[in-house]
Amino acid sequence: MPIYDALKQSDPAIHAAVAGEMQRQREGVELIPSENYISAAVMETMGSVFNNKYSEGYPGRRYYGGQTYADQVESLAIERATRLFGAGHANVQPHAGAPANVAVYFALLQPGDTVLGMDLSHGGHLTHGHPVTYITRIFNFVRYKMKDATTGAIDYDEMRAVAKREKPKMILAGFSAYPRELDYAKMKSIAEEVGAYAVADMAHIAGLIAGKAARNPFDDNFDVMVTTTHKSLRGPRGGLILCRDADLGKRIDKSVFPGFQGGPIMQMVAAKAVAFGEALRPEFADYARQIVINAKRLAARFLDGGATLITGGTDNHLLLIDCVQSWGISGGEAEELFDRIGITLNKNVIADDPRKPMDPSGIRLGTPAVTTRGMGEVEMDALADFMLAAVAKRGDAAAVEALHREVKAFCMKYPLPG
Ligand code: DSN
Repeated sequence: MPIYDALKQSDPAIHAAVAGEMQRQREGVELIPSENYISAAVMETMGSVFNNKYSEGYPGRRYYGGQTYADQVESLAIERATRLFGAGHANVQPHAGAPANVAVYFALLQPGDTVLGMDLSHGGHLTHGHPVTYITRIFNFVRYKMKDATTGAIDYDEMRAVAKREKPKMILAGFSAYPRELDYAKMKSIAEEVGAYAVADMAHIAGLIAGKAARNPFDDNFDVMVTTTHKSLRGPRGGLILCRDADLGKRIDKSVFPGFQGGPIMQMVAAKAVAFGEALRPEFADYARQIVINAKRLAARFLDGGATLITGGTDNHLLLIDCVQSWGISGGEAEELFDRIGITLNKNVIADDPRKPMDPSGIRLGTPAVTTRGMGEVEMDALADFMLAAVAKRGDAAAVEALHREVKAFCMKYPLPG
């Protein structure tokens, strides 16, 4: 593990927090499905001298001098990203997923245009048009939902009817809490019927797509894919926009810079290049496949233990448990209980949740981070058993503390990468 000597000398308070976080990550289980552990190479690149460089513009077309090496890393990041996802064009500069989505909206839409996206409580994302986001002041968002939360089935006939009525200019596939595959071919055909762009926000499953453990929306002729780079893709924190068509690519580039962002965060662009290089290696496909195997195994163990899973299981890296139905406790209470035994996950709304987002009915958990740590099916059984035991013994503080010690001992067998 890194030592951070300079930081220790210069700022003991921040050094202590970094050391504490390192210990928390090492001694606990990370089941938040959007989190992961990066490699030492990605970590080193994030802390590199590229932090010191301004590089507004794109390779070969910059507004500042001294770009020899910045151009090299950005060009490599673009080339690797396009190869990884079968894209014609990549923009590797978005600072994060939310600004990447906003840059795509501005590249493809006019103010007042309509976007058809998944409802937040059915698995969609805040940036897909939740009323609390400012982007809803500019574009009009309408929603689709699951027709049946016990299976996760989406009613594509209903989606078509809504699309014909609302005439969206963009149909958004993608989610942050939906455990099933979407039917991209059907969504693309609906988009074509109404003259809309088909855009996939694949932030959660980018690593699965890269490793061919999930369908690639470009195979069904989607126009644009947007993603973060730090979830299942296991790169630095940041965003990425891909498209198939060069003209769209020009519009997206202009929208990212100068339309929406200033200088790229070049150390992160360089680290994205490193992560894309890692994802292009054959072992990354094994990793992606194992993420899904692990999630299915975790789901099966919870189902055996009597838990109610939204959609009844998973096709990807995540599961949603209805804690009220399963155990008679809220998602917030479950998150806190599992925190006490060293297992980190997040409370989450379930479809049309009657409870509030700060203490909803469900929890969301996923397997990208534990799979990076080398855990497989046997370990998934153990994790589910720790959690089910915590639920059963939740009134007994000493038993919960004993479980925490067991979880800690279990974790020490799986070192963090780097
Ligand atoms: N915060 C991310 C997640 O956990 O899914 C999405 O933005």
